[in-house]
Amino acid sequence: MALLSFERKYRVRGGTLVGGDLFDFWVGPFYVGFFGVTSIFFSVLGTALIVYGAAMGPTWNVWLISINPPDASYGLGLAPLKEGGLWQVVTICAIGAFVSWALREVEIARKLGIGLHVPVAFAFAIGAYVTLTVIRPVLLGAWANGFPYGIYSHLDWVSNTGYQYLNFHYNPAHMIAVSFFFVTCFALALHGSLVLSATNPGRGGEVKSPEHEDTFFRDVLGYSIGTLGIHRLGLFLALAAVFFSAVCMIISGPFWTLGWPEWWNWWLNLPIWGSDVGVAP
Ligand code: 07D
Ligand code: 07D
Repeated sequence: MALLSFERKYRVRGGTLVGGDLFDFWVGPFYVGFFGVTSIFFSVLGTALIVYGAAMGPTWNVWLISINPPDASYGLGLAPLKEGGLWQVVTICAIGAFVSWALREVEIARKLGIGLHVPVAFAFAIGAYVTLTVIRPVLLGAWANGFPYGIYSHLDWVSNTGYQYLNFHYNPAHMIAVSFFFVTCFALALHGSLVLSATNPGRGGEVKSPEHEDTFFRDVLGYSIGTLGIHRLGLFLALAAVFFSAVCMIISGPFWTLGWPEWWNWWLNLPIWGSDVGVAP
């Protein structure tokens, strides 16, 4: 079926969350919808404000441009534009754009009658961003704790924030998140290579079925999770990685203010050691 003919088949009216038929149309291949309009609005405004912030100096070097959050003295109040207020408006625009994009995905999924897995997955990424720029700063009492919007400056923030806790690798939720990121790559590598091995046999070769794929893993490991299962597993692993990332940051500061290595003292305080081992309770 030619691309445009199947597009015609699936371009159905309805499924919108707000606005009824108002923005229920396509521009070329793109669905517009109410949330398409708000996505464009927030992203154009946010980008324009970043360019405005860059124009205020001190540099046009794209690696070094940075829109910084306000000083801690502003607490959770509004700051003047040039002193972090710009960061506050850009943050509102970013959240507006990300949430609009997710809701546009919801509308498209509803039109197609498919599940909401994609917007739910994106919501986890938005959740991580909101954790870093809103929830954690609010819990800590100052917008100053948000990360700056700049390519290198946000790396400096990650490093500085990490070293505030001496060795961030000792954060148990960071450990779980990192492990989930690693296993997500592992699972995708296995899945991608397995599918290619069966369906891309080379010129003249016969394309094999999912049964070959299942049999490969049953022969290797005694078990195959199956064609649908691998996608459930993949989605779970990826979302768990982002979820535990958000957890590792929520607990850093609001719930644990010492170095993360010290958190592990509970291990030495377990009642299974003799009195000459460990630290006093
Ligand atoms: C491949 C999907 C495509 C997305 C891309 C990103 C922009 C920003 C901004 C010109 C995987 C598009 C980039 C729109 C342009 C200006 C001013 C996703 C893919 C190609 N980071 N981060 C990067 C963001 C945070 C960290 C690169 C965004 C947290 C580390 C890019 C956010 C922490 C490293 C970037 C965000 C953190 C990076 C590549 C938001 C913890 C790197 C990103 C909105 C999560 C790497 C120079 C990538 C790098 C990198 C964007 C947040 C840590 C500029 C939009 C505060 C340690 N980050 N980041 O491929 O090379 O993502 O940095 O939260 O080493 Mg970051
Ligand atoms: C926040 C991005 C959201 C993106 C959105 C979409 C656009 C549009 C347009 C492309 C969460 C944006 C879209 C702008 C683009 C177009 C067209 C994703 C977000 C909404 N760490 N660490 C993590 C590792 C160390 C520290 C997470 C590893 C050090 C801090 C992950 C190592 C110290 C923070 C992770 C390591 C340290 C983290 C990041 C190794 C520094 C965080 C993934 C091997 C000295 C951050 C919630 C993530 C976090 C985070 C991995 C080392 C500090 C688990 C592998 C020891 C301060 N680290 N880390 O969260 O948890 O993505 O954020 O050493 O804040 Mg770490």
